[in-house]
Amino acid sequence: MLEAFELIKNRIISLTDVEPLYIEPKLSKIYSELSKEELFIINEFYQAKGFRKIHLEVAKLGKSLQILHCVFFPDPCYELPIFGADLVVNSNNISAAIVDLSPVGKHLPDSLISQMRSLKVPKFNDPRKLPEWGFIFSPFVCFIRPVDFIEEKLFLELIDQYLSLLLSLLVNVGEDEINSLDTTERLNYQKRYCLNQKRNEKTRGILTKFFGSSWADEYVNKILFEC
Ligand code: BLA
Repeated sequence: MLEAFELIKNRIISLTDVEPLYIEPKLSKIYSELSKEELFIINEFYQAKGFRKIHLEVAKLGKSLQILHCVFFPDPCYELPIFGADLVVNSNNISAAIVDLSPVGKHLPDSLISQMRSLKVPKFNDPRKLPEWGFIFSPFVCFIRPVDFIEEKLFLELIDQYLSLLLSLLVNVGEDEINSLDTTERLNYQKRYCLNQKRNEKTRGILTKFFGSSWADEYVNKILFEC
């Protein structure tokens, strides 16, 4: 978990013109005490060239659950996919590991598809089935339960490969006008991504269990998948 955090953080701080985005202190570090269980969420937000919002979050919810959540929301003026990763650790085992570069159009751009095809994606032993709202992800989404330490390492390397590819796109990407059709379409796909992510009942369920349903709703809408 810490390793994944460091890896992503290093990629973030390597970005051009990166700066932290302001976030209310009450939402950046969240602690709560519920029947003396350990409970905290730490949020970091950044902006950089090509990205309107980068969100990196680590959470410990109770004795056994740890979560790493990260989304790079592109600036819609640029033709860049949405990077998303989620690691859910339950009693020291990763139960869900997902990473993707998700399209902000009907498909990923052809050039990106060929680059993704040439990545070295390991064959994981326990692939998981995407939920119904998972159509927002690309054909290259990797959703697995790592079966051992080796697969955990391989998954972290995959996260890094996806990030490395994403950042390499920045070198040649052009910038469209804010009111161009392409920009508007990409923003609409980001909205669609967020709307469908909000259908993840597992995220909402866990947050509700620890913080109550109105807090969970506000958190999902304003922090996780605001658009
Ligand atoms: C699944 N997400 C889950 C699960 C939990 C959370 C408890 C179930 C784990 C399992 O089935 O083994 C909880 N995830 C959280 C919480 C936060 C979080 C509380 O990020 C934040 C506070 N989810 C994302 C992103 C992606 C994502 C960015 O936030 C993908 C890029 C995917 N999480 C995702 C998917 C599932 C999941 C696809 C499986 C859902 C299912 O099987 O129904």
